[in-house]
Amino acid sequence: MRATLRRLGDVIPLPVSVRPDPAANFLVSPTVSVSTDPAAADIADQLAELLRQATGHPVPVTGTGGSVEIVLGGYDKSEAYRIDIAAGGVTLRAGGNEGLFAAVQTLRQLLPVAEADEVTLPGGTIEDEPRFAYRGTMLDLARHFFTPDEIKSYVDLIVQFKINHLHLHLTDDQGWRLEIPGWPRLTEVGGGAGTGVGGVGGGFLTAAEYTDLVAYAGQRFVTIVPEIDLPGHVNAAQVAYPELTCDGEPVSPRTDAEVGYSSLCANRDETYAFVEDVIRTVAALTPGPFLHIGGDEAFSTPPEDYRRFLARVLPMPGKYGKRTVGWHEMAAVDLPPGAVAQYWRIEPADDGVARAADRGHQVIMSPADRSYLDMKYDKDSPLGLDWAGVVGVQRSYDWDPADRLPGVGEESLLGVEAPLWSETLRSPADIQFLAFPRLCAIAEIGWTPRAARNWPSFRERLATFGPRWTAQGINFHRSAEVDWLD
Ligand code: IFG
Repeated sequence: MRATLRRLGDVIPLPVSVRPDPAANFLVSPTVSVSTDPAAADIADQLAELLRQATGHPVPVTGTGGSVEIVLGGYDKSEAYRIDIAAGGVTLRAGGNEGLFAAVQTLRQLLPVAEADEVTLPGGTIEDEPRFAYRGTMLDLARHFFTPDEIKSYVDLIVQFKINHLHLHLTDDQGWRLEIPGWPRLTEVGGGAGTGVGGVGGGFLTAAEYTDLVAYAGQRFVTIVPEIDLPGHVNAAQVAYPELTCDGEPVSPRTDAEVGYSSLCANRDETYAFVEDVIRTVAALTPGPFLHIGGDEAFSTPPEDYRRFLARVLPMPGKYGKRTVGWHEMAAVDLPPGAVAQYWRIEPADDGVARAADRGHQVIMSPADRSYLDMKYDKDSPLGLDWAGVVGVQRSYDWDPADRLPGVGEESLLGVEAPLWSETLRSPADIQFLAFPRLCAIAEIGWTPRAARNWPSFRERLATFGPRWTAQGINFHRSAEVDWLD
């Protein structure tokens, strides 16, 4: 079956510059080969494998003279790249492997996802680089645990759209999902069977599994951002260790979806010994620069205690070589150098975040009414919540993070992130349903120049991914807002 020729611009996120040259299409012949600078051998292998899957040809990787050439050099921005497609051959250029990886994600979107006869790449030149350095998604493992393989499968999907940070929500009221040496009951009890919403979705990551997951993501240029949610959202820890409550009385496990009822005790030293043990452990296991300490919905922490707790805890990630990240409520207090506030609410303004930005802190923009993937698409969605309203595909696309909060402009933005909370998730298929296609919208907001973005263009390009996702077995939502191709 002859593959339909993709248009050079049918790429998500939309590249900075797309210059088609229809006279320069490249027919992927049976003798196609990939040549590479030895320092980019891994990227060359990945590209050769994608070409084999698309064509069935052997696609050897050689040192020089391939019809597909991978060239290192000429670019200083880490994710910038250039692709030249001509009748005589294809060239991918970038300053390093991260940029080449981005180029491969673009090129794979121009190839068929299933083996086809007579595969042709559309002629022309693409030059590209991202708007924001931080383009993330979050997976809530606490409300419903997902296995390392299931998380890796999500990584494999998000990289196709140049998402480069995966925030893992590791702890909450229902469950504790990362083993902490010295505090075994956190996972023995907090990670046991049935410790998820609805009494299902238990489990946890061993330190070895977390280390392996971080490495897997890193090989794909995805930085893992671990979150230990404090001082609220701690019921699972307190079930495991009653000494973490203020009165030392045991608390009951919770598998409902309420929030805001638990709090660590800000005026007990045991609290800070526990928190520091956890932060030290997580920092040692995490090569990435960020450690997220939560800070959200501390409704059961008296304001004065919340401030006292943050004053002692916010500097802890820095003590272990990490930049503190936290939900934006933490901006009620002065933040340590390098701390990043993640805005998640739906209000038109936030004084704390504006003050933090004014003091030079960066912000990750995750407004729930635009970027929360666990919001229903519409009132009929079988999965998801609607406390921030329903969020259709166009609503997830038609906004800009630089306009979202007064006092938080382009220069204060580290980037964007699409959190996926798991209260209503039960399987990887559920992740895919809520994440696709709206994660693609957030990915384009994070990557594509603002002036180049528009909904008609995005929805037209998105429509071409329907057949690809169907062929890949991705359980995406066939939103009526998009004229999906068959
Ligand atoms: N808010 C809570 C989450 C989760 C979410 C579901 C944040 C930062 C509602 N906190 O979002 O724990 O329950 O949409």
